[in-house]
Amino acid sequence: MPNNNIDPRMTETNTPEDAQKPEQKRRSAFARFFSRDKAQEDQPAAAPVSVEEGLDKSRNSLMGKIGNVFKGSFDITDELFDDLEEVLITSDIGVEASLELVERLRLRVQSEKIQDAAGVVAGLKAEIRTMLEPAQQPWDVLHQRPYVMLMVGVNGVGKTTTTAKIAKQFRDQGKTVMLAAADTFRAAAVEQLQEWGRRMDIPVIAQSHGADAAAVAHDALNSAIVKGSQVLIIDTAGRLHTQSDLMEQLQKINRVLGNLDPSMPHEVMQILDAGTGQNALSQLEHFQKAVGVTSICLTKLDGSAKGGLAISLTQKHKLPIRYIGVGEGYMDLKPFNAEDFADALIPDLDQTKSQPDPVN
Ligand SMILES: Nc1nc2c(ncn2[C@@H]2O[C@H](COP(=O)(O)OP(=O)(O)OP(=O)(O)O)[C@@H](O)[C@H]2O)c(=O)[nH]1
Ligand SMILES: [Mg+2]
Repeated sequence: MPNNNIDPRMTETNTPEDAQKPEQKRRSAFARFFSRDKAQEDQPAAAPVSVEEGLDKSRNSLMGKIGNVFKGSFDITDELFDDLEEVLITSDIGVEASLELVERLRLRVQSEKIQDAAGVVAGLKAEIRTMLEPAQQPWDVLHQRPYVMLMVGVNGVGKTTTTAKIAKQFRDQGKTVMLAAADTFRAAAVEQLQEWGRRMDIPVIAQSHGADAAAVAHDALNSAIVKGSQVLIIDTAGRLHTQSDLMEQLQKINRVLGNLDPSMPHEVMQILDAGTGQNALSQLEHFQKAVGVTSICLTKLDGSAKGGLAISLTQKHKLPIRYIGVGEGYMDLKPFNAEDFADALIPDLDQTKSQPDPVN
């Protein structure tokens, strides 16, 4: 297939600027995506990023600020809780969720008679985990055939690569997957998904750039039914809620699928870039109003110090977070687990040290 129309983000880069970058950075998006597969070409296979590694920036930032609060003499006072509240708010946990978290912590500290910094930090971790639990929900995609997922979100958040990552993971688990290229709006988006499909050996239903996105979704669903595919994932164009024509297009896709089977789409997954912080909450509200979002995928946690966003999202919306993205490889998309997330955000404090390191 000719490659001259492909999104430049997916192609090998070899600009003079790139030549300055470390080897890893110069690898193509495809190479980074497949980096966990056996060594390819001249590159060794890379290990997938762990949730803990992915949340390095968030953890370091949060623990540094907590360290500052605990600096000097340590007393459990109202002031300590006020300071902690401020730290949480500035760590993208949001005002309401921070208030709830600190209130929970205060009660725990009282009931468990906690007196040291390590105990307070452990209590905070336990309460974060409890607040995240509503986002960890069982998910059985095999109870419907095809199980239809509509991927939505604003521009550049990671819809297409997340579509490819989920497809690859499902396929590796033995599920039959089909993709639909319903981003007919952005030039080269169709070719981008087709290229992912070709490399992963997963069928992609597509029409030309500018075609009716709902017609693509309709065709894809028919095709998935005929072929007996277990999962159909529909990639859509990035859009802002203010682009009413594009929001109506999403509603039309929903309607067209629902006309064939009222239970479809089974999943409207909104992809949210963690780097956008609290702005992600308003993105979710707008899409929820327009197309009834049923789940979340939180991407690019590795690139930001905004892991706290998962807590405010869950406190406000109680939607399942199906996945978190901690890197570009397909294994860097992880199923969300409340305990792992809380563990990655707040380390166990060294009891002998009793206090985290402050930010200098
Ligand atoms: N580091 C990192 N990069 C990611 C993650 N998820 C996606 N990306 C990168 O984000 C960039 C944009 O991803 P796309 O999947 O093209 O985003 P999109 O939402 O489809 O973009 P549009 O179709 O233009 O709206 C790509 O370079 C991805 O590799 C993640 O979890 N971590
Ligand atoms: Mg895309």
